Parts: sequence; C-alpha cells; structure tokens
Amino acid sequence: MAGIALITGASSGIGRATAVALARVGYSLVITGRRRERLEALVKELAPTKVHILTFDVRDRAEVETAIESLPEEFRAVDVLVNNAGNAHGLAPIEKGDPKDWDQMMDGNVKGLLYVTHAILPGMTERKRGHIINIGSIAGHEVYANGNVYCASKAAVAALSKAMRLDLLPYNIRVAEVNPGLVATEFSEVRFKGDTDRAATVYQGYEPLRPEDIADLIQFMVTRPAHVNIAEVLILPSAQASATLVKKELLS
Ligand code: NDP
Ligand code: 8X3
Repeated sequence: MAGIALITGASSGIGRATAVALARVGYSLVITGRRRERLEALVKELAPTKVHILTFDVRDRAEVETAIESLPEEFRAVDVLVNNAGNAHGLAPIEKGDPKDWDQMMDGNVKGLLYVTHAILPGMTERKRGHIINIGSIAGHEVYANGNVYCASKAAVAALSKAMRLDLLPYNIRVAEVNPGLVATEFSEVRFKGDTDRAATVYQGYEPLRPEDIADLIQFMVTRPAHVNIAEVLILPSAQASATLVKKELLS
C-alpha cells in the first residue's frame, strides 16, 4: 500500500480526479467536502480502494478539528495532504465587490487550508514524514482585473506554501504548490453563482485543462522518491500564455 492521502474538495473537479488518480497508485483515501452524496458516489466508483468520508466546511475551524479527530485508527496516519478545497466567488472590480464573497474566499481558500493543515500536522511532525500539496493558481502569481480578492487568496496560498516548506524542513515534510491555469470544472459555475451559460463561455473556443491533467501531475509528484520534492509547478492549457491571454479560435 502506498499510504494514506487526504484530499479536500474531493466532491468535484480537481479534487475528485486526484482521488481517482491516487487510488490508482494504491493510496487509501480520506475524501472531504460538504456534499456527502457526491462523496458517497465516489466511494462506490473507487471500490475496492479503502476510502473514508469526512464532511465539513473548511471555513469552520471547530468542524475541521472534530472531523479530523474522528478519523478511525486505520486512516489517521495521513502521508499525503492535498489542500484543494476552494473556489472563486464573484468577478467584480474592488469598489463593487461583495464582502460576503470576500469572506468566502479568504475564509475558505486561506483560513480553511490553514485549519486543515493545522489538524493534520501533529501526526506528520511526530512521524517525521509527510507530503503537503497546496492547490494555488496562476491567479496567485499574476493579478488580473476584477480578480482582486480571489488573486489575493491564492497569493496567500503561494506565501504559505513557501513558509510551510521552510518551517517543516526539520520534519522531513515535503511541501509543494501546484498552480493551474484554466481547468474546466464547476469552478466558474460557483464563481458566477450558478449562471451555467456564463460559466461555459470561460472554457469555449480552446481546449482547457481537464481535472485529470492536474491529477496526473499530483500523482507524479507523490510517486517521486523521498529525496525529490517538486516544489512549485505552473500548469497551463497550451492555448493559455498568461492569466488573461488565451488563444481562442472563432467557432464556426
Ligand atoms: P470545483 O468547484 O469543481 O471544486 C471545488 C471543491 O472544493 C469542491 O469539492 C467543493 O466541495 C470544495 N469546497 C469549496 N468550498 C468549500 C468549503 N467551504 N468547505 C469544504 N469544501 C469546499 O472547482 P475546482 O476543482 O476547479 O477547484 C479546486 C481548487 O483548484 C480550488 O482551490 C481552486 O481555486 C483551484 N483552481 C482551479 C482552477 C480552475 O480553473 N478550475 C485553476 C486554478 C486553481 P463542496 O462544494 O462539496 O464542499
Ligand atoms: C482559477 C483560474 O484564471 O480563473 O484559479 O483565476 S483563474
């Protein structure tokens, strides 16, 4: 057995695909999210892989701690933590931004990642072993118009990934940051609050990344020998050159 991997946000998109990829290379899994029915469907798909479901909102520190404390003995020694849960909420200039959206992004993408990491780290530091993969974004390295708070939340993920790598060095814990460009998931549906037509336009006219492309990368990263840490990766669709420059073909 490869070990135990805990993946946040496994009910959809990149997290879900990562669960499938890590099951394929022998990991037992802890999969998390708020939508239990999605996670239960994934468990069936992953059989016979051993999978444990935890449902919690990453923004709620008490929920995070209680859920992780509830892990059964056979799932407690988490080797790989994929901090993936997160989303953008809204796309508006700063003066028109909704503070409720800002709270969702800062509380989920930044503080949620911290809460989960805080709950998992005691075991990793004690065992002197672990691998943490934080899902950042091109948006954490390149601010784009109207992206303001989402970009800031992902810039925080970039800073925290580097900081964790420094602080966790004595414990042999590898820390890595994966920064995708445009990936066709439910991300834009969430950003545009259920407006599926608007969300679809984000991925039209070119070939976006698929969640499986990010999952393949994560699978590669976690299967490197212990002395190798692929610390930071920017992964883009071939049609994307920057956060805002995408070569879209006219559709006939
Ligand atoms: P999806 O919307 O498809 O998936 C988001 C996942 O995060 C879901 O499983 C959702 O689960 C979970 N999640 C969101 N908020 C919370 C919360 N408050 N508590 C618990 N779980 C939560 O989007 P992606 O797969 O695209 O997004 C995954 C990560 O990738 C995010 O961090 C995103 O910022 C990042 N990313 C995405 C890119 C893209 O173009 N798609 C590009 C770069 C980075 P549930 O709703 O069940 O709780
Ligand atoms: C998601 C990619 O370009 O919408 O992080 O910010 S982008």
